[in-house]
Amino acid sequence: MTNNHTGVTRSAIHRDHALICPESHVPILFPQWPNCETVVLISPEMGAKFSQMLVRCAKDAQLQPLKADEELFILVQSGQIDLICNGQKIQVNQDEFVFIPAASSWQINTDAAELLVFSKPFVAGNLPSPDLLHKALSDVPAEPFLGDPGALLQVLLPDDPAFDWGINLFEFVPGGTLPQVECHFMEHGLLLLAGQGVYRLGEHWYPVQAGDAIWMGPYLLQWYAATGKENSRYIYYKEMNRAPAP
Ligand code: UGY
Ligand code: MN
Repeated sequence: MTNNHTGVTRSAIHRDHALICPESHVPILFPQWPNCETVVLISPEMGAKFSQMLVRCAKDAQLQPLKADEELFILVQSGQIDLICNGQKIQVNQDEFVFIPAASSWQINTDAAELLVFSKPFVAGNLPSPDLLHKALSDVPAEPFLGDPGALLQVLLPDDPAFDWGINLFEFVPGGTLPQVECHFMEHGLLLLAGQGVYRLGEHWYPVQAGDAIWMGPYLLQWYAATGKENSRYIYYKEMNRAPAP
């Protein structure tokens, strides 16, 4: 937490969207996650149907399921973790990610790591839950988004209808933009990993930079333009492969 005695922040919380900047982070300790400081960036309390967290793990840190029926996506931003999931042991290094299916029995041990975690209840849609997945970001090809080489998209989870969510990584050159002002029923949770830009959220235009998190609720008008001198990158969650709520 950074000291700031001005009462000023770029963070903004609205009914249908939120911008959460590092100066507003307040860590919490969960009993199930000893030696971990967690910042819950996005959660159902905000109006979202998923959670997005930053977890800073110190020596002898351990993580276990917080809720019974949740699937998780974990990106190791620094350090490394040892995951045991349904009896399978995996070491996950920096810039690698895992998908942990709902209803798994799992535990993570580490002595130093920073994690980005997305979690939510699995929506089956009559399909079985996908299997555990472990990959490096560099394993996933980057493709021009709608043919634009200034906006490269990595689709991190397989193109498989069993997945009820997608986690993607965008990289924009300075001046690159989303090709349209989007409006869709699917929510997003986003973390800016590098660079800076301007995010349109509804009728607000926010200057954003690496470290900022954004929640976009259903039907929020959204658009992004990368500014500055370096490429900007963001990772984001979206609902996939399921019809709107009945
Ligand atoms: O997948 C998406 O909906 C993505 N293009 N939205 C976004 O980056 N705000
Ligand atoms: Mn979108």
